[in-house]
Amino acid sequence: MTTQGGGYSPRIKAILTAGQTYYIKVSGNSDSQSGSFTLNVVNEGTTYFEDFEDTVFTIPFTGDWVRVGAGYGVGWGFRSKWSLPQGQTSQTSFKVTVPAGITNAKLSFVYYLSSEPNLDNFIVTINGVDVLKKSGFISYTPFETALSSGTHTIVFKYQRTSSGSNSGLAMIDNVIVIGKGISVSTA
Ligand SMILES: [Ca+2]
Ligand SMILES: [Ca+2]
Repeated sequence: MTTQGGGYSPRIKAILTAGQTYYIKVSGNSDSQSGSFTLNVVNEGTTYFEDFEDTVFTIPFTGDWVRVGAGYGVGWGFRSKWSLPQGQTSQTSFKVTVPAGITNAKLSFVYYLSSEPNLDNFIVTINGVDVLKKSGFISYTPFETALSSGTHTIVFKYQRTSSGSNSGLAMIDNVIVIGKGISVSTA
């Protein structure tokens, strides 16, 4: 769920799942107990959403990343290999196919990073091109990128070059792929 604005006109955006029932409760603040709100429900296409809260993955990740429980933020998440030795890369990946003519497909996720600054990197590539490259300590941060039509191999990497502590990690959560007619598959 994301929120925008504030004051007298806050906006809230949430992704809904087909077949679920949602309740909206609106109440005024201070002495004002009346007002109005607008509800827009938009079908942006197929949504694949993985929050790692259970062992069933709607997105078929392959690689050496593992589910990890509380301690890093939003419940369970998905992290790079424990105690990764210097010079090694831990990665997980999947494929997304976006039909021709679809222009609003996108990938989003939140990430957490604790790495040796400027040495150990968290890198996300799409068909081999870096779309995100970070190092250092970053608490849960959202990231979003558009996906053009075609097949995309998405790779999340944690790459270690430092010789120091090997306790660093990259972690992702709330991975969402959305778009009309899209599909996900094993990379
Ligand atoms: Ca799941
Ligand atoms: Ca989670």
